[in-house]
Amino acid sequence: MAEATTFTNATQILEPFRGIKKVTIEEYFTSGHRTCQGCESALVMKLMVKASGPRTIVLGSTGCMYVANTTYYTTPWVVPWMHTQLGSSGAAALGTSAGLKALMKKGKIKSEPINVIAFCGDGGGADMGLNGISATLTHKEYNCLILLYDNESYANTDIQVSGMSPYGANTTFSPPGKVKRIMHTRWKKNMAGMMAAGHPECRYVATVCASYAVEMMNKVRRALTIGGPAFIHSLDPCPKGWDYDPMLSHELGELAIETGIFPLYEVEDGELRYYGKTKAIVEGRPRQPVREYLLKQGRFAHFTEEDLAYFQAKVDEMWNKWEVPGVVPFRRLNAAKAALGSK
Ligand SMILES: Cc1ncc(C[n+]2csc(CCOP(=O)(O)OP(=O)(O)O)c2C)c(N)n1
Ligand code: SF4
Ligand SMILES: [Mg+2]
Repeated sequence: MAEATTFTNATQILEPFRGIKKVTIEEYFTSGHRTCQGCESALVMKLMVKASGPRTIVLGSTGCMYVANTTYYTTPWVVPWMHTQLGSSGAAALGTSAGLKALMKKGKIKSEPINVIAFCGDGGGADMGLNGISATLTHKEYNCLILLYDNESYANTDIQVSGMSPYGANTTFSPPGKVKRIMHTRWKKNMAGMMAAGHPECRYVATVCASYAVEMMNKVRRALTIGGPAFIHSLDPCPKGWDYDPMLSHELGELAIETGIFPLYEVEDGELRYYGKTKAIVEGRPRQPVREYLLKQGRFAHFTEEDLAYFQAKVDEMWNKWEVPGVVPFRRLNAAKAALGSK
């Protein structure tokens, strides 16, 4: 029997890429996938594993990034990859990390830092697998990253509404009708804010968008370096589900940030840092109106002026009324109101 080695549970030190020219040329997610033209989630997979490098195991829950990436006998993954059940990205991340640790401790495999990344869609992560992700983020002794790629619907099964679909979107579960125009009336979950606020021992939570590729890769590298479980939420334009020309994916990602709909930030050891255009907005740069972003997408084609105004008002609220703009929604009551128990 192999002699036990000292397993340090070490993470790799992945320094940030200082600019696009410093990004490594090797690819670990290559050709051989069958995602739609313009699919940002495929780009997210490619950048995610480019950032993590070859010593990485990727686990993926059911959804487009499973099905379209592992069509019978083909796969774009160059690193070891495993499918996991739709709601179980949290368990897959934790279990793999724990398994590696045990094997290293018993001397069955070489003791070395191996990155563990589990990805999930918004349906699999923010709805069905929320409990498992939450549990994983409490286990600080295991190094792993959960990356939620959010295309704002259950896309793989034909664009059903999820807890992350935006207000009013036309999905197969919420088609606008003649009698009722807005069928999906809920505001989207605040996933990264929820993970950051609710998991005091999770050291790293961030939001990303592949329109800002270097920043996105550097957040993945930070998440894998810091130690313990980490969580990243990526907003991914989806030409099929959002119903737009595939050439607009990059632009829609940018507009999501410039309108303030999707803020870019990270929370590291309890400290919040805004990024890029989000930072500029926090510092006073005017936000773009939501109109152009919404009307470029067929899923909002039924929106009237009233719907656009409602959407804008909700985004304004995020920036003007939230306790921490774009991140933490609670509002403190002023002392007089609180004393009266008034709302
Ligand atoms: C437990 C379970 N329920 C339902 C399904 C069917 N199903 C497969 S993929 C999918 C959509 C997943 O949506 P999401 O996680 O957002 O990923 P996307 O398809 O959007 O990439 C569903 C409902 C399943 N595979 N397992
Ligand atoms: S439906 Fe959307 S997420 Fe799925 S492969 Fe197509 S573009 Fe990508
Ligand atoms: Mg989805």
